[in-house]
Amino acid sequence: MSVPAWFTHDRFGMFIHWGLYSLPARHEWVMNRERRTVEDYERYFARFEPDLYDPRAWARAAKDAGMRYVVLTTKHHEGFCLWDSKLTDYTAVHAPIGRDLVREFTEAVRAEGLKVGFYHSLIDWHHPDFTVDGHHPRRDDSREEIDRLNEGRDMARYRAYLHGQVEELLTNYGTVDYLFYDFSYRDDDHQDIWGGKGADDWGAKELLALTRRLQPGIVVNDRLDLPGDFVTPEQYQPDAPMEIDGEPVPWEACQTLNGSWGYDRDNKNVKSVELLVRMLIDGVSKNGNMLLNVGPTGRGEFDPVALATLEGIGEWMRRHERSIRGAGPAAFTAPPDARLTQRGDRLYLHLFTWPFEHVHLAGLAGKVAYAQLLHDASEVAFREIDPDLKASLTGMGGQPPGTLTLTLPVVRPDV
Ligand code: FHN
Repeated sequence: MSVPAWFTHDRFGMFIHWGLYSLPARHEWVMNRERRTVEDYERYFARFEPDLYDPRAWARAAKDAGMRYVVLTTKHHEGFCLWDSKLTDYTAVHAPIGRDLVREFTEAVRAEGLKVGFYHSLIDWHHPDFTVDGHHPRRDDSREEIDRLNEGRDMARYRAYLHGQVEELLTNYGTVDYLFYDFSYRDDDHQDIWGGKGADDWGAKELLALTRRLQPGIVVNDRLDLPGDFVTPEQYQPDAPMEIDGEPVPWEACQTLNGSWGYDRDNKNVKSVELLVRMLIDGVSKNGNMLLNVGPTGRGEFDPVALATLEGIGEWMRRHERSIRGAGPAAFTAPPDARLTQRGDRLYLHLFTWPFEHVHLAGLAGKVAYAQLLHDASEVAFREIDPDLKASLTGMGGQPPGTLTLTLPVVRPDV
């Protein structure tokens, strides 16, 4: 697996889940969880008019938070297309908003100097040829009803639709830097209906070849049920740098603010800025990225809680981005409840339990030239790192959210 240099350099991106599900504002699987019929769910299509959509504001919020790539759902499992697809009328252009939302998104993201990413669902609960299977909103219907619904459905026709829409997206919107396919699965529940061949049914190999032919520099994830360019742990933090068959692999943890990818109005289970900063640091210390999700509202805005969280992360990044962007795992072992990231000959010590922590850095003794407190850039007056940093750091000024980062210019480590 390999990725372009920008991917491992930039480390931090924004995921955006936006679609008709943003109107009921309960979860992006609402069509499925509430077992909605296509006809019933289409009432959201008839009302989709995000009058406050301002993708430039989205891109600025991402950039100010320290993110350098932005990934938008072009189509989620509900089947609604945010771009001007010629293969269906179930698009934003035919909804009351009447605009190509993906085109405006790509223009705004590039205008802010950020990389453009698309998310694209392999699953489509709206398309008439997509099989009613074990994941489908109609899965609880009687066997007779499922069989009736599946009469005439042709997965080969859906595969052509899927590939055709990917061709539209990778042809008509300029350079696309990143693609998050989501997600291939084998359906044992209705093997006879769907064929249950997983990637073969999607034409995954042809789809990946089409992707790389149309966008040669693109970075593609691992959810086509084929090896991709990077691994995608979801809503957890790996406990070590990720490997496949003993080989290190690029990885990106995709994370939500509150457990829901789509805007979930009543969900107050929002992660703190401190926790999100630690997750970002933790990932970089293990050679990983973080793709942090925002679910815009049905009117096209980031809600106030999401904005405040992004601003808090941005405040930390304004002081400490040197320990994240262009940084990676350190050549030293971090003390407990701390993380180390390294960028060139700079070592960054992130104290996760400050000030409840005696930080024993004996392992660094003799390897550090001097220490500078990055938080306020003051010179911390010790030349030799003392094994117990706490003594040196007691009484430091106001603390950043939960972590303290020092720059420890590193004498060539004995490695
Ligand atoms: O089913 C989707 C889900 O809605 C969301 O898009 C996540 C994001 O990684 N992917 C799938 C679940 O793994």
